[in-house]
Amino acid sequence: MITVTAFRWVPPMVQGLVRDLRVRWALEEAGLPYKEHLIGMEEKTAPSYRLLQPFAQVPAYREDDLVLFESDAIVLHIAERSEALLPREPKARARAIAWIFAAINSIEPSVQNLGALDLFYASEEWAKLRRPGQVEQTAARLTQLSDRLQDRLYLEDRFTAGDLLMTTVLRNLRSNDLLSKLPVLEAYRKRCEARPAFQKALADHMAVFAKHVPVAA
Ligand SMILES: N[C@@H](CCC(=O)N[C@@H](CS)C(=O)NCC(=O)O)C(=O)O
Repeated sequence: MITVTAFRWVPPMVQGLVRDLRVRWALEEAGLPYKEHLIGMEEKTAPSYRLLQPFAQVPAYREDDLVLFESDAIVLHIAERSEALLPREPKARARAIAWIFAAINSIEPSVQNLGALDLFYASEEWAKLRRPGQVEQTAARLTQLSDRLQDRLYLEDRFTAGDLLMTTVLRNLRSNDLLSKLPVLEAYRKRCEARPAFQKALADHMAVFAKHVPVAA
C-alpha cells in the first residue's frame, strides 16, 4: 500500500498549496489507492521522519520498501506507472517529461520568488523595492508560457504529468493578480483544476485541515 505523508494542519494562506497535493493528484489520475500519514510540525524534525524526508518537509512517500521524497520526483515515479500521466510513445513521453522540468525549473522559481515577497516579507523595505522588478520578471516568464499554450488545451496534445505540475505551480500565484491578466493561462489552470482527479485530491487535502484545526487557530 502507498502511504503519503502530509501535515495535519497548516495556516489557511497555504492550505491548498502544500505539496502533498501534487502527489495526491497524481495518485488519483493513476487510480492508485493510498493512505495518509499525518504529522505535526513538531514531528518533521524527528530522526525517524528524517529517514523518510532528509529535509524535514512534506511530502514523503512509501510504497512497499521504496521510500521517496521530493514531490516532483514522486509524481514522476507515479507517472512512470500510469499512461494517464505519461504517454508510452517515447517522443511524446520525453516531451511530457520536458514539461515537468519546465514547470519546476523554468516557471516555479520566479513564481516562488514573488510569492515569498508577498507572503513572508511584504512589510520589509527591501521587499517593497524588489517587488516591481520581480513582478516584471515573473510576468514575462508567464507570458512566454501563455504564448506557447495559445489555443491548446494542454502543454502537449493531451493532459500529462507536465500539466499536473504546471498547474500546481500556477496555483502559487494566488497572492497576486498576474494570472487574471493572462486569460489563456488562467483558463488552462481552471481546465486542469476541473479534472475529477484534482477535485478529489484537493478535497482530501483540505479535509485533513478541517479535521485538525488547532484550538488556538
Ligand atoms: N522540494 C520539496 C519541497 C517540499 C516543501 O517545501 N515542503 C513544505 C510544504 S509545501 C514543507 O514541508 N515546509 C516545512 C518546512 O520546510 O519546514 C518537494 O517538492 O517535496
